Amino acid sequence: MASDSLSFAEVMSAFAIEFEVDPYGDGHINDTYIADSTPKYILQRINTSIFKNPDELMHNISSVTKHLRNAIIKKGGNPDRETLNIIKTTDGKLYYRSSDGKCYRMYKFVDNTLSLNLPENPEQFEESARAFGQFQNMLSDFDASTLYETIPDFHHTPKRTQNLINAYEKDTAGRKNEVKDIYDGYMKYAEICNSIQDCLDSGEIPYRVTHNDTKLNNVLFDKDTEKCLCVIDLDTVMPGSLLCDFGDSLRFGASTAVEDEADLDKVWFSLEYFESYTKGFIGELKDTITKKEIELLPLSALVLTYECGIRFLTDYLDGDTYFKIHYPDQNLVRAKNHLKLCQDIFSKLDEMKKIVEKYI
Ligand code: ADP
Ligand code: GN1
Ligand code: MG
Repeated sequence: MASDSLSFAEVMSAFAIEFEVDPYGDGHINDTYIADSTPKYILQRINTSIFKNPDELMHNISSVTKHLRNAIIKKGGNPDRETLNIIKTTDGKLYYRSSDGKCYRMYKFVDNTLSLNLPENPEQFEESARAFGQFQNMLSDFDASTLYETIPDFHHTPKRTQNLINAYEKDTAGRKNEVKDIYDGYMKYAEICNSIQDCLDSGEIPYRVTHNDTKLNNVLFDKDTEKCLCVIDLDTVMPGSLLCDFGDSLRFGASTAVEDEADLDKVWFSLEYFESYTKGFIGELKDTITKKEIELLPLSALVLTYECGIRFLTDYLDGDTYFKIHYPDQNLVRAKNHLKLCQDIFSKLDEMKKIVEKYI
């Protein structure tokens, strides 16, 4: 049972599900728990220092899941398992604010599924690409103007670079000297990594309703069929670039090692996995993806790996206030890991272009 179980009793009764909960999953942002009842439920304490307006956040998730539900029904799927289902509080609210001011939401637990931190084979990764591609397709007719921006400038890479520069100058946690080489290593890619934002700003590529956090453990695989069943973690569904969804999946899933692997000899960018993801993603989006977006697919893997890597480094410099850590220098380990990945991706961009050409 979770240690702060006293307050959980209050929270669970607000949803009329009076059952003990245990910590669950590997998310870096919210506190996730499972109620091992029949049926099971997911309870999440929303990270309100990141998602500052839970009303807007839950409005987005509610309207997006309603839309997805209709799209899933139309294609003959099971909406109770193929998208998130919010369980409202007994007084009809989308989340519960507890007496100590914390915000909790509840979802149906999608049972008999797997959430992976590395794909086990290329076919599995291709399958996740189809799932994120289909997710994008199902939201292509969603009215983007009804969505709130839950985290401002979430994938604005130039602003992320500026945040790193500021954190380095400020040196809140006194770690600046320790990270100098890593910082300099990242700065070599700063300019080239402005490309997605520059193209959005100039209108060369479109804004679409995108997921924005397409790591492999944000899609659930059906244990029986091994097919992707449900795209989860909808906190950052907002207008953005399809390239961010593509690149972020690769940063996480096309690496030969997990995100916090400290032995850099194990960290490489796999062209085989790049190919399988590209095949699945382009296969789903061939009717809508533009020429310019196709041209930028390889670079997007670099941009999103750079962007996430500098976010880890910024957080380390700030004293670990954003991403969950399980040991003191985990954010630094993640940042070193992603720098190694950036270097490898950069050296493989020409080969990646040739792979993309095979699928257009
Ligand atoms: P975070 O924003 O912290 O990443 P997530 O919403 O991704 O939180 O949830 C963390 C993990 O919990 C997921 O990676 C997944 O393994 C599991 N999870 C979340 N929601 C569900 C659900 N409805 N059914 C089954 N597992 C879930
Ligand atoms: C966070 O929430 P989670 O763990 O699925 C983060 C992503 C990062 C990722 C790095 C809202 O994803 O942007 O890419 O960690 N989510 C948010 O693993 O910041
Ligand atoms: Mg997640």
